[in-house]
Amino acid sequence: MKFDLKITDPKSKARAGTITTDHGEIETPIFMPVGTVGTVKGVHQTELKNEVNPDIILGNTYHLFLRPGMDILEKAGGLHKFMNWDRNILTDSGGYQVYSLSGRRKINEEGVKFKSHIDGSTHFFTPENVMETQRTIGADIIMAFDECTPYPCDYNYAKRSMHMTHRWLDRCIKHLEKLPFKYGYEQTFMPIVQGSTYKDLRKQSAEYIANSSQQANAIGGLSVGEPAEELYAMTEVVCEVLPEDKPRYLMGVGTPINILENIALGIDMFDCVMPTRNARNGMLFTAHGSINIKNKKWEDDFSPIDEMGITWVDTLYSKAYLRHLFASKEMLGKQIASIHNLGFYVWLTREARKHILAGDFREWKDKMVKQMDKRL
Ligand code: PRF
Repeated sequence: MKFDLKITDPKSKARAGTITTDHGEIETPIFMPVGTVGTVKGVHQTELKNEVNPDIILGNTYHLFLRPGMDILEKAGGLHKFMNWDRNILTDSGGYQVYSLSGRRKINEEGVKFKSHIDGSTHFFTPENVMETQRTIGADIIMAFDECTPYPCDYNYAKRSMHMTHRWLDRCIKHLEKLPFKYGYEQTFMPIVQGSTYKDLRKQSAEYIANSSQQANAIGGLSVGEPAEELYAMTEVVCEVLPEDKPRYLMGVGTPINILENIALGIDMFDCVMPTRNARNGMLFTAHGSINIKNKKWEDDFSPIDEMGITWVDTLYSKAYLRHLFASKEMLGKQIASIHNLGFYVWLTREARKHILAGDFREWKDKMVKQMDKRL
């Protein structure tokens, strides 16, 4: 993997760059649609490619390990071939998904024992076997196995957990040295900063992660219920420590406003289920605020879903029609809303890049934050 940092905004810490992998270029800042089980929910690969047009999507080790399982993915020749996606893929390690199972998992120094959400069967993830699993899935970017601490989290737990995540990182790196790439292209490994909402721990963790000298770095443990100010404060502390010449990925963040504010603090990569999950509940993101399409006020509004027309669904369908689809519980409604929201998120990060390159990111960001902070 190669990262060319093209420009840093003089009035903020925003950056524009290009990551190059064996599956093509990723222009940063970037939003990566989430495709947990090898599908971005409700969106065909052709629509995803032609309309949403992301350079990279996400998959989840936890889900893919349980179903279809590693035998099938290995036989398929990896996830790219299995799902027919020839651009970049990143897989999360399972550190967060296992954390979300709260009642159904046990963490110790060796790893995490958990019960499958599908059939209740028991499994054990370790830093070592999660690296093997990610080799078999075959994403271009693979993540360290970490513990995502909850919010709030007491200081001593956060500190102990952070040190364990660091020891797990060392085990991931050591084990990866023994594991060749499986499908003829490279995989880039990303370590993850933890440390809850404590500045000293975040700084310490960022130093540890930076010293591991990997090609890119990630920040985890945020967007777990903390106020936005704490999220921004942690990003700021960590970005001061992480090297400038490597991509920075803020995991699981966030609202359109969170994304712009974190770009301003020096983040290059984002992912979040919000655009697709909220779409399935009838919530649309636009440059002028969010819309609950199920609201009665849209019943006879025949204006386009979004005048901006970022994706073709935006002008092909009216708000009244989309509201009708949701009222009738038709699956097309969820599909249309998912394409719209993903198109909007990817547009937002591309626009941010344009404004960073043009030198007016700060003014544009402030205007957009004000504009988007509304319910229509
Ligand atoms: N760790 C991992 N994946 C994640 C997170 C984390 O802390 C988060 C935090 N919001 C999202 N996804 N491995």
